[in-house]
Amino acid sequence: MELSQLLRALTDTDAIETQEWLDALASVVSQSGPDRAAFLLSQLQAYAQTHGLPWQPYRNTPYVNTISAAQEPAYPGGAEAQALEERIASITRWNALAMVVRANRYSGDLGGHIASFASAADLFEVGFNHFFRASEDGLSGDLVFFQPHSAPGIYARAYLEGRLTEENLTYYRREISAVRAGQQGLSSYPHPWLMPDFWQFPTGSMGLGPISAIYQARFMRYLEHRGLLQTSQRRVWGVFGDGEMDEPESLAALSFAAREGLDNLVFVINCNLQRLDGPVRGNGHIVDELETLFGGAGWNVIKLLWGADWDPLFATDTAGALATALSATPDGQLQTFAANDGAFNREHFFGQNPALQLIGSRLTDDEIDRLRRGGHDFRKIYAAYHAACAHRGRPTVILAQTKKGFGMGKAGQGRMTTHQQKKLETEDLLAFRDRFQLPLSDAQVETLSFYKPAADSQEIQHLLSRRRALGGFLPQRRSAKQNIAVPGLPSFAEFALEADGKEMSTTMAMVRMLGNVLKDPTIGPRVVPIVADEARTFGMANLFRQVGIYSAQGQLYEPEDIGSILYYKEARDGQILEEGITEAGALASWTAAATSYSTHGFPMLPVYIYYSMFGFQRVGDLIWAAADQRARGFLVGATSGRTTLAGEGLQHQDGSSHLTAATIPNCLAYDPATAYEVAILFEEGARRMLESHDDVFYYLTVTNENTAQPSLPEGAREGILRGMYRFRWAPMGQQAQVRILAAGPMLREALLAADLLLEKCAVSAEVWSVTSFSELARDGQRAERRGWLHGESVAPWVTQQLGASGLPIVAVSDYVRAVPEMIRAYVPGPYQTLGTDGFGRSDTRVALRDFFQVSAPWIAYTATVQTLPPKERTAATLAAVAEALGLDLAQARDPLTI
Ligand SMILES: Cc1ncc(C[n+]2csc(CCOP(=O)(O)OP(=O)(O)O)c2C)c(N)n1
Repeated sequence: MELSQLLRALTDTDAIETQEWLDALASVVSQSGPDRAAFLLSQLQAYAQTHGLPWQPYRNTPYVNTISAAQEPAYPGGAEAQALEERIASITRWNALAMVVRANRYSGDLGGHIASFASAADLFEVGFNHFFRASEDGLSGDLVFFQPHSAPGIYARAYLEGRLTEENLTYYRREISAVRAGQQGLSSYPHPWLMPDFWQFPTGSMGLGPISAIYQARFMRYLEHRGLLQTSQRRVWGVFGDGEMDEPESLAALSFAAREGLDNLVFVINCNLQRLDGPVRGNGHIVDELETLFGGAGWNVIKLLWGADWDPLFATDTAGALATALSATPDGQLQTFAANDGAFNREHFFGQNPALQLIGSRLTDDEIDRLRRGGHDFRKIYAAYHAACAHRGRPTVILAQTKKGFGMGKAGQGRMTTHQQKKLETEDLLAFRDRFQLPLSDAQVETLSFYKPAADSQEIQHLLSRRRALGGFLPQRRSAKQNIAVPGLPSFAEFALEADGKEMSTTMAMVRMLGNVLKDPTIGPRVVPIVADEARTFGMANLFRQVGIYSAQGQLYEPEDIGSILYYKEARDGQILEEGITEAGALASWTAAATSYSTHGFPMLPVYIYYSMFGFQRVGDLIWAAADQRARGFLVGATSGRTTLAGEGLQHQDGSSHLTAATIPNCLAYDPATAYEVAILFEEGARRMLESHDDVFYYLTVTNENTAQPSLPEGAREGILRGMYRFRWAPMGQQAQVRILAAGPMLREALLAADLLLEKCAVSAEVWSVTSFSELARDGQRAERRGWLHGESVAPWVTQQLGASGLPIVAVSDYVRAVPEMIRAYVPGPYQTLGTDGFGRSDTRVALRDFFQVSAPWIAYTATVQTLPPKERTAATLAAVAEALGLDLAQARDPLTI
């Protein structure tokens, strides 16, 4: 029973008076209309609140449809078109099922999902026929986020549309074998990396689709408000699972979407009440929970729970027995009802009380069996989508109740195990054919033949004409080759190229370059600076005023610091995306901008600057999805390095992001040491992404350590880009005895170490700046493979640079040792790595570097030891070396000790 009714039954001390109030309200509705009734109710609520009545409105409405039958618009094309579209959905269901079962017959390891699309098919079909707008160029249609494991259904529809062939379907989940057979296979889930002409958004990792969809919708507004692109006619649709709503990312940005007034956004949540293991909320109602969450966050909520065949039942049920019983039936029970036949439902649902028995008695068992849930009723789905599109000022969520495995009969519908069902017995397949009236012979069913009506059939003609009317096919991904000229280095980085010893941190250099690039008339407007409430930390406050902070509402208040030249300026055409404390949101925003070249045919250059620890570690999966999506942009991990960011301790000091970055094939990760290295990397990155249209993105770590910046040495450019170059030769007239490779902030320590080596240990050292261990390692692996596979002998860049001298080498990074270890195989000589493994500590930079044994004296110590023949490395000699360098070996801790 719904709570309010329950309370009424328990506490109604004057039923006659209650009825009078209800009658009065009913009369206002009929005489003056619903708006007047709503006004009176809000007046009552205000009165109650201002007079201290201990009452709060319930967030949940009864478990019935939000849109009444009387409010439904006519179905376009009438009953005939509706019937035709239902047939198309049936055919798509079959082909999707056949694709999965075939893959599984080919190999038991393969398969896919049947039950999810079976429940979502109608929701998609109505969208495809009437709402999902596309465009001829593929660049200005709606953006649709497809539930990942419904992919077979989307392929099946593309097959009917003539966009995919029977061979494609046959090679579903066999992408590698397909290529060998001269075919194109189909990826398990939506992956733009694998099917770059088809899928736009990778949604396979639950929760990332919803948050990405929200930020895509906001980014469309941003483009419009900045006067860059007309997007107001376009929508973002997201079809997601009810189980998926468990993910924190799914819900994380709901209030943001409402706050931004994103009425260009529609979520369709397929509430089939089941997830993988079992019910989503067996003992409650997921619909109620989501209604509260979305409604509370400010969304327009449409409940689409029951099909048209329930309308007459509700209409005759004046006492509300049906709505009461449905509200009181937990989802786990609704699932059991879905899994059982009409007779069972008559006994266990309608049999609950005499009022329900009476309603049930007007239906045959077969009719009870066929009572539809809202998400399987085309007309009601149409009404919900239509209302969502008409709604202004807020995003809409449609909570569509369906049956998981709809139509799979005993083999799957509503079954606990249905999510992973991918084998079906012949008997079940035949039942499926009969259920959906597919014109297939028994033999065709047994062999899982795909079914496609003739090109001139009504079905194909209809679906093609509908897609034509809506602008073309969908999903489809395009990639416009619009060139955005990147300005020459000196125009934005003169100060870095000719630094001449000026003190500055690489973060400052990066921000200054960004400020300059923003002024460039061509590239400037395309740059999207993104921060997650850390702009001041990185010295970016001057950009607030320079380009403004984007706000759809402009600035409705006078900022406290209005008198300052750097005041906090919010503007409708502001350029900075200040996302607040949400790295997930900022990353989703970055991805929207980084894929604008494809989703909108309008290249942008996002630069998201954040605490490096809160990137790959915190939102690594979003970055992986962005990589899949072929994102182009800069991620800038600021205040990076486990010992360089001082005082912040274990959760802030990053020693690992470069390790993760190295695992993403299209992410080029650099740990630059100097301002000019940052400049060269930025320019090269911008060129590759904006001029060469390479599907890569850059990860640059920058630090907050102020150091004297050298000017760009001649001939260093190639080494900077490839990963290493010689920064300092051995002292005049001396042969190097050891080489030190240092990355990022460790370059300065290495240079100091080289001085110490000479002074205290009489060892001459050469120092190399390593801008990217991961790029060096990739280069090494490529060279190795060319050797194995083609007998080519190509020396990796590391080997080429270090030559065959066999000198000992010490490599040092402010990241874990696994980072410099990446290149061990290509280093020609004894190789000792130093890094910052273990948990961080809060202390000064000097103390931290000593603790992790990466300070100049420790580098010098390690280098000296490397120069000693192994048999001379006795405890006494080591102690003597340490003493010469002012180190106490007895005090040295192993940071890995736990
Ligand atoms: C982050 C993540 N965790 C787990 C999974 C595995 N997984 C795929 S589908 C699924 C259940 C989805 O349930 P629901 O969202 O209700 O969709 P339905 O299939 O019922 O429509 C799970 C757990 C995943 N894909 N991503």
